[in-house]
Amino acid sequence: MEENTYLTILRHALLARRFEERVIQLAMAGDLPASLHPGAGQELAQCAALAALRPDDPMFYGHRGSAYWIARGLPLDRILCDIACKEGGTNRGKGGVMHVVDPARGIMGESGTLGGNFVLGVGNALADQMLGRDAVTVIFFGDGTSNRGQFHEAANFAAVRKLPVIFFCENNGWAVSVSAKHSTAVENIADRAAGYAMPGVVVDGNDVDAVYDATRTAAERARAGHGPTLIEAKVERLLGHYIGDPLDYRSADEQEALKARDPLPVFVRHMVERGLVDAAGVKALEDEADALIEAGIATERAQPLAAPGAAFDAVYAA
Ligand SMILES: Cc1ncc(C[n+]2csc(CCOP(=O)(O)OP(=O)(O)O)c2C)c(N)n1
Repeated sequence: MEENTYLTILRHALLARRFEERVIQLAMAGDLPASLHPGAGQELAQCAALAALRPDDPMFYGHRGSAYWIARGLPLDRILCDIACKEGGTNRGKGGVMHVVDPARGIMGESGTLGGNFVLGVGNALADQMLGRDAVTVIFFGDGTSNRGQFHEAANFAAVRKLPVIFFCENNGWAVSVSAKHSTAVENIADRAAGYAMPGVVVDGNDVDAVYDATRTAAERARAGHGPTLIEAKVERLLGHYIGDPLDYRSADEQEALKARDPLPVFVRHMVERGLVDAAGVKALEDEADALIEAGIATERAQPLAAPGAAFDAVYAA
């Protein structure tokens, strides 16, 4: 990976982390709807995967966090307006964070009904294949969502048609308050790839190089017409499922241990040790992030709420 790519990943992951900390603060104070699922702990995997793709490759994002949109350059005020259901949102305040959409940036949306992403993403890849476009569709999802029937239908269809798809699972071991031990028969979600004759790759989601390389390989394979790959990144969900989650299903000791395993400071340390950034450079990135966040909040505050009368405008096309 080029040196610049490490810096890009760090910039995006740091911005996402600080942005979400501020969103949580605002939400807890009652100044913003608490509708975001915090992505803390998973940003590096998300940003490293996206860094290995083209900036406009179609992405069906997962519901956990803001790093997907940030890595694609979506301005923060637009994300905030989507959270706050305001006119300035990408869906004009009509869909909240599950329907952030900006096709020019390859942000194709999510499905509030988890599992919908699989069929939407595979349909998108089918269209690309039929139209002769060399795009690769990436579908992000959690371990819990991989138990939905759509995953299996979509995986089989993508493999049969050799569609240009990357199924990217972020396995954090939880679905809301249910541990994967109680919901999922396989140890590795990637093992399921064997059922659909596609490669299944397990990577440490905190290892930026491993995530980048696996995604790069999968994208090359897909673009060459050889079909889909299932990548599973093992990650940690550092916070609750939602903002305000009492987390009464995880012990205080477990929570503390998780904080100590936060991959972001570890990545920063590795970058400093390798001479890719110094303390002043990290501080500059943090300051830049904070300035962007405050400017985004100011812009969002000035926006009106979505007008109820516009509910049926532009439902099928922007
Ligand atoms: C079909 C459907 N069932 C249930 C929900 C409610 N729900 C939202 S997130 C979530 C947990 C998903 O777990 P996982 O896929 O592992 O992702 P994670 O939240 O851990 O990132 C559930 C059950 C939903 N949105 N859609």
